[in-house]
Amino acid sequence: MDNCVFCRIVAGELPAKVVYEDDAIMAFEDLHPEAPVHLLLIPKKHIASLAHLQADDAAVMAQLMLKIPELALQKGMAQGFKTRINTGRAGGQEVPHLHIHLTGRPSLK
Ligand code: DGP
Repeated sequence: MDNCVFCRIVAGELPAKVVYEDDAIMAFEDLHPEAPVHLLLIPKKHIASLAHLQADDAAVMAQLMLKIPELALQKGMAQGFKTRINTGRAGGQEVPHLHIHLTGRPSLK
């Protein structure tokens, strides 16, 4: 998707503060953070939204889910964190490439 901002980040055409990347998924800092920690986790493959998931996307969705607590721990959020997936215009989704918001604050411990 040439005009998809997150596909352009995946392609290295736009800068991002990447905190994790492998063959299938990527995590980077949100440009407009709503919390001290605000990461976006995305599949590298263009999937427009949660409403566009296909059965063969199950593996990449599992990879994303498993990465969340790992990154939360890495960012010091052992005490807890929030996740959110906005879906569709009425669901508050602005970027039409499936992404999971991971937000919270590092604990003092
Ligand atoms: P949503 O409303 O769920 O579609 O959230 C989209 C998020 O993406 C929003 O918090 C801001 C962030 N965002 C938009 N454009 C960029 C960008 O170019 N780079 C980064 N890192 N984040 C972006």
